[in-house]
Amino acid sequence: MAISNPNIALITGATAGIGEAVARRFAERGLKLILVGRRIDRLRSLAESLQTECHVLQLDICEREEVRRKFCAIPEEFSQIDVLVNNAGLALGMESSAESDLDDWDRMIDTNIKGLIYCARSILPGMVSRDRGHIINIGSIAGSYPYPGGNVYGGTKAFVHQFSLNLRADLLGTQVKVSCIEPGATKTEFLSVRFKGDVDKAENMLKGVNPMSPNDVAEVVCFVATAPKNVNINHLELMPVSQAFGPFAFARNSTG
Ligand code: NDP
Ligand code: 8X3
Repeated sequence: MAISNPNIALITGATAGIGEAVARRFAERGLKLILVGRRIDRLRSLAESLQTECHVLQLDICEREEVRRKFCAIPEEFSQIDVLVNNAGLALGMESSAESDLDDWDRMIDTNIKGLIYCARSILPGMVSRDRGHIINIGSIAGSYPYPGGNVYGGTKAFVHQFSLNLRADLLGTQVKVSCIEPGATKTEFLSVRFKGDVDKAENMLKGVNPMSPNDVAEVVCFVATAPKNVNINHLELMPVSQAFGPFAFARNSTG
């Protein structure tokens, strides 16, 4: 099935991992793309490798005024955005809450929550006035299931889940769709970012595991984006077969 009409998609975090894979899948389907990220060289080389029209936008999504200004300045021929893939995001650190770095917590909130809502808020009015469009937010299994060290990262992704549902409530009566895709372990730069360049730590985390590839997730993004016109996939959770849930934990010999 084709994504309805030759559409325009804006993908945040297109310089790596899931965002880059989504850009490649969308390009194969003939969408025109706005590629967003901070690493401009990567955006340019991605755009050059794709067989579709691209506009590259170097942007830190945490900068509210910059998001507004740069989205307003998108060239006319790219301005009617049909699909926003709100993908840019990160985890920083995996320490227990009492030892976590508050700067890491701030940055996850700034990126995964504030950056995501700045992008949604900038693009929504156009979608509503055209009465068409689809916001696809990338959440995480970490937003539904707790794990030690998941603290604020999981909290930000729980926000993404609930924000997505609340957008649906606000948009009732329009044809604008909202979906939240919630992946589990996917092999990207995510863990090397989380462990601040400690490649061994990142590799160890997935040692012996067969994680999803960014292409696996991109396939699901395409599936969601191509659902029948009258169907909204609210949220969709996916994991590699080699990942599941931990048991409830007990503190032995605890007095509490
Ligand atoms: P990567 O680290 O490979 O990619 C993250 C992307 O986000 C990069 O393109 C990066 O671009 C961009 N980004 C980060 N901060 C900003 C910012 N301030 N402004 C603009 N762009 C930014 O990770 P993934 O592809 O794995 O992550 C994509 C999404 O998927 C994230 O939201 C993540 O939380 C989520 N996710 C990942 C899972 C995994 O196991 N990998 C599982 C579940 C969810 P640049 O640095 O160039 O700005
Ligand atoms: C990333 C998935 O389980 O590493 O969102 O937090 S997890």
